[in-house]
Amino acid sequence: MLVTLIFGGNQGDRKALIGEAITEMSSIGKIERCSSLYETAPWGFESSDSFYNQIVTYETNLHPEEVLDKCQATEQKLGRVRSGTQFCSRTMDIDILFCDSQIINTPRLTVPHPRLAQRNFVLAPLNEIMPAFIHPVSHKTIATLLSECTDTLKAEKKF
Ligand code: PH2
Ligand code: MG
Ligand code: MG
Repeated sequence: MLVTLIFGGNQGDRKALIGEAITEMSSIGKIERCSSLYETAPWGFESSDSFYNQIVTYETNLHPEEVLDKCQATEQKLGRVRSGTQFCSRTMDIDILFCDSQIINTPRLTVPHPRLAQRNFVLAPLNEIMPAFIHPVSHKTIATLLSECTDTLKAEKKF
């Protein structure tokens, strides 16, 4: 299975933390593609601390819920404190965007990520590495979703 993950954080040494997280997650399998690192404005909440976001695809033999376990363990290892608030500052968030073209709805996991089409910070790096990928629910390509997205928040290629 090809799993697409987005890494993000707006606290601490953002660039180093994303690098560590990408390396730590390579225990699930081989890295296939990697976007640039983007500096992005906080979506859904107010903060003066901008995020860094990066998208990586891995080829893995694990089940999606096992990938989620590894994402959560890595967030914890890198100092994530869960506050109970949905959108807040954090050192590391690792979200599953896609698992091949599977549609998953379990108590723990919704794939594709339900808000990805509303967010420049997801669509800009996705469009860099997989513009022709077809979203399995909307059946639109990433390039189309980006062109239709009304999000005006900054998502700027940084490194
Ligand atoms: N993650 C969120 C909420 N808002 N904004 C940016 N720019 N980047 C994120 O990764 C992000 C966010 C919830 O996980
Ligand atoms: Mg998230
Ligand atoms: Mg998350």
